[in-house]
Amino acid sequence: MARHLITSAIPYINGIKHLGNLVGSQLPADLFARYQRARGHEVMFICATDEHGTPAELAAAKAGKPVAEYCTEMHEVQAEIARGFKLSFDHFGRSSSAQNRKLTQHFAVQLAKAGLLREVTEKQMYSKADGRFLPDRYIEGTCPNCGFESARGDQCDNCTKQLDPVDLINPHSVISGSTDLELRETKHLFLRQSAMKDQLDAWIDSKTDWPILTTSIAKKWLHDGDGLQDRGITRDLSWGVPAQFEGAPWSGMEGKVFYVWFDAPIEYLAATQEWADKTGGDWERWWRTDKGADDVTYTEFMGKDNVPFHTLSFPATILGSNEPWKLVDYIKSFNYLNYDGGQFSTSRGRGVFMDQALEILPADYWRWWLLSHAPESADSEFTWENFQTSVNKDLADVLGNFVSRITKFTRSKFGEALPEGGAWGEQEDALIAELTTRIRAYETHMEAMDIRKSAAELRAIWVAGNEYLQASAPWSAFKTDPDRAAAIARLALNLIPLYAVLSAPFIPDAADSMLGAMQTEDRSWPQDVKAALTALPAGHAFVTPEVLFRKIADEEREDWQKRFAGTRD
Ligand code: B3M
Ligand code: ZN
Repeated sequence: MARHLITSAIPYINGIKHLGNLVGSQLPADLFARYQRARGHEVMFICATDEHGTPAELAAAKAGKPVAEYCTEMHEVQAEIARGFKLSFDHFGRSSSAQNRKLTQHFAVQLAKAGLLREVTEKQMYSKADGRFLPDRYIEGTCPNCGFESARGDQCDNCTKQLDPVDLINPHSVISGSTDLELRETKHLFLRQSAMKDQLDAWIDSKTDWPILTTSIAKKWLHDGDGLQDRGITRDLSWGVPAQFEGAPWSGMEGKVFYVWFDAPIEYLAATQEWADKTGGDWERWWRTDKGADDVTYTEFMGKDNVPFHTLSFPATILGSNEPWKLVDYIKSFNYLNYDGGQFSTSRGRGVFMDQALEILPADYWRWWLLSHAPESADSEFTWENFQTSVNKDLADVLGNFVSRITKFTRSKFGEALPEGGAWGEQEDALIAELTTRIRAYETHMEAMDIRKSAAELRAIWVAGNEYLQASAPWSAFKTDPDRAAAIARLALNLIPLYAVLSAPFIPDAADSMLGAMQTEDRSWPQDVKAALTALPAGHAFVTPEVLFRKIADEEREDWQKRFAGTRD
């Protein structure tokens, strides 16, 4: 039994995420976690809300609520939606936890001890109208790299370049819109990433199996321009992990907090500790290589804009601490999912948001479409036509229809139990051979986190069942040789739990319905297809299920298309 530590990038607390966010981290991480559990491995699947920094403060101000209260409320909202999408986190933590405060301060002290922090008195943008500094998202302007007009102070959403507020062209305050800004002196802690450049470079070079998307972004930040830069890890903000605390080997940092991107990845560890504190589990067994984590495989999932922080800044924190913390083994990153000819837009309410998606269709419909169209090798696009086609064909016509046909046929001819008699022939041997080949391919793709390939293989496995039914035609056989029809029905009914087990990582609710209909709780993985197809014996009772997946009608599709074109406030 292997041990898999799996983390999804932790979503910002400021509002409900759209489907593009979901498919870029939480959903593929869930697929992988469910798959590894299904294969009998031990899994720790961690996510959390990212509650610090300017996104949280700005959203709370807009909602007219104290930021701590806003975060508590929004955490519950996001947790509820995650449950709705069947995201199987072992723990959904909060980066504002006491555990994270302590660990973040601990890492900062360790980095200081290693000589990897330096104090910098620098000039930061100060807004006279607002009477405060404007770090990160409190300031917007034109990106000096690509010319995008709404680049934020910390990063350009268009070209993903990490920025400093002072880099922006024509900057303005996000609070008041004021352009009356001046540079004022303020002291901050900087992480000396440049001192770790060679170490990080060698580490990235050793990751020859990582997706190109991941390593190319890391390499770019290591080598472009002047190479990897030191980064400020504190901010002039009040909401966050305090940068001045008991035992801190520096002074004069009162009223400042750590930068949100410093404490957010540390929350992966802290959330595991939150889990341990709640359940009595052992979190260090997952994170300390001196306490059992040396045999853990750690995989991170994230969108491409998060890659620089996970390939460089966070590893610099882990390595620089000089303590035996577990370092990531594999980073699966994603391109963007676009929406119907443009971008998803949280501010303009363009596209489908996670809560709205669940209002119109159950989770499995979305999970299937999103995962089978995951933006792996390039950006991909959600269109309603494509969604409708995919749901109607793959889920309703192929999988749903298979289940419905064979259960209804058996019920009408033999009653609601697996019929007795008859023998297997060449058609069954051919089916078993095909399924065996395909299931081994599916396993290979799932292990490699090739999500689209996995989905395509799974669909082919469903198609094979339909083709078998079509070719063996039990409804005709029944007229001349009822025993033969019984043998076909028995095999086909056994395909339902086999499909349930294989499909569960993608469509967990449908898998439960299928197992429920077949009245079995056996979720063992089909190592041996032949054995799996005789698991339920003659006489085993089943219940003919309700429609597994319904079709999407043209009128509905048109309605939704209009409804999500860009109105949400
Ligand atoms: N919250 C950005 C995002 O949601 C950020 C990820 C943090 S991962 C440690 O895309
Ligand atoms: Zn840019």
